[in-house]
Amino acid sequence: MTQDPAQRPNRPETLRWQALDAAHHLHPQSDSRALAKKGARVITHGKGVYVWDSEGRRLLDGMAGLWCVEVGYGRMELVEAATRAMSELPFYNTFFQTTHPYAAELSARIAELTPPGLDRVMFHTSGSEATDAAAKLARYYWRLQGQADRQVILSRELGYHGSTMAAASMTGIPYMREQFGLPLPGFEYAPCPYYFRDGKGQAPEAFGKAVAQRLEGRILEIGPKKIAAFIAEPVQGAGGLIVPPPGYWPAVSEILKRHDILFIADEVVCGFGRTGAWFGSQTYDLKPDMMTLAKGLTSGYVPLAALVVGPRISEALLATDKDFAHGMTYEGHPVSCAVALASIEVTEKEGLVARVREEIGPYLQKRVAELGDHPLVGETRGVGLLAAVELVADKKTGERFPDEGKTGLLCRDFCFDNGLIMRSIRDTMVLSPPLVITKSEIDELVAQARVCLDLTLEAARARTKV
Ligand code: PXG
Repeated sequence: MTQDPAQRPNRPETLRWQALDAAHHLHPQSDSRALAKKGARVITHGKGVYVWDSEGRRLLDGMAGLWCVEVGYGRMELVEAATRAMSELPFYNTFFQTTHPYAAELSARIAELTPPGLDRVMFHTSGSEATDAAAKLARYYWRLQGQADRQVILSRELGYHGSTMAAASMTGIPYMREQFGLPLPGFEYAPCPYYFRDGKGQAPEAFGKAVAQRLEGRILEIGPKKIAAFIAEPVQGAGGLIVPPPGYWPAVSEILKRHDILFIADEVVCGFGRTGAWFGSQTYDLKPDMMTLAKGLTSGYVPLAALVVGPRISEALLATDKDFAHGMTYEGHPVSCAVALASIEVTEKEGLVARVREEIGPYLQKRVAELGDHPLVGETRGVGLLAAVELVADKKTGERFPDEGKTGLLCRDFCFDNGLIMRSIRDTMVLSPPLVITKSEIDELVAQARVCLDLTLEAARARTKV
């Protein structure tokens, strides 16, 4: 793995892996039949902000794996932590009044990093399990308060909270629910503050407040005393990188408080430095009752998620002598906890969070904003090391292409072909690179992105005959 991968194109192995994959692997969120015909891209290894495919091609990973490889690929500190834990205690459970040093140390470490009061941690293996557990805990909390009618989990259009039955029910993307007869009963939605799509002609702050008022409208329609919790990402990620306009979060916070609705901040993407603070809740001055963490918690090296709860919830749990009837085998897995501790240590030692806030985040935003002059670009936006570029058919009016999503896919494929990984969400191109990215790597990323925008424009013109 340490030799120069460019020297190792491996056509026969690529074909073999593609054939095995085509025959046996069902991919997430993919048309596996179409993918099998085409042959999956085989990623074999990574270093820093780059990954390599089995043909020896280097790709600048502008998505940090899937919004998660914060400390970059190939960090031996994390590998060594995993190796140590794996040899000392490859597994032990945390049920039946048992713990182990890794879970104990990590829960204390998380409690130190999260905002005051968010001091107790429940572990899971994926973000979906953490949001699912948050919904269960919200319902249980209200039962303990004698308000069992508070069952509804309110989330937002284009919010992404995962893929389990409950997490998909919270997810405000209809495509994620339609195949399964979801949402489950008791899941409701409110509008999201998508300024580029809905805010034309309004000042951003007025728009932010207006969307918050529409949230209150939904609360009143459903009945505040029926709502257990509101779940939201500080910045919406997989729904299209929707950055909240000023005025939105202060107004929402006030509304939730007035109606006594629990607030779950889904920090699966925003957590661990991405927005320039340890958590998006700190960037936007939110006061959540619960926080869900995953992805950046271990920099994606091993699966781990956490649900962190504030005093309101933990006091209620501690005041009852009943068990919380919830738990999964791999909660607080020792190897995952050891890797999380190592990832947090690297993040601290290298000052990565302050670096995002003060140096590399503003640099990415400045460089991405320069793409705003491209004829295909309707808007650029972002915060910290999250950035988005909206592709439009008409730059002046912001009108989209009629076959939404096609131009984004074209652009994504040009990016792959030109050595850059950028995620397309409909026709929004999204970036979420590792926190360790350097200025010169950002320069390279933006230069490649511009080339790919040119290629996309040409192809889009040919396709739509503009
Ligand atoms: N909450 C948020 C905010 C997420 O982004 C989850 C929960 C669920 O986490 P798990 O670990 O169960 O996947 C996520 C996950 C994409 C993409 O296409 C995004 C996610 C997952 C898969 C694909 O951008 N986010």
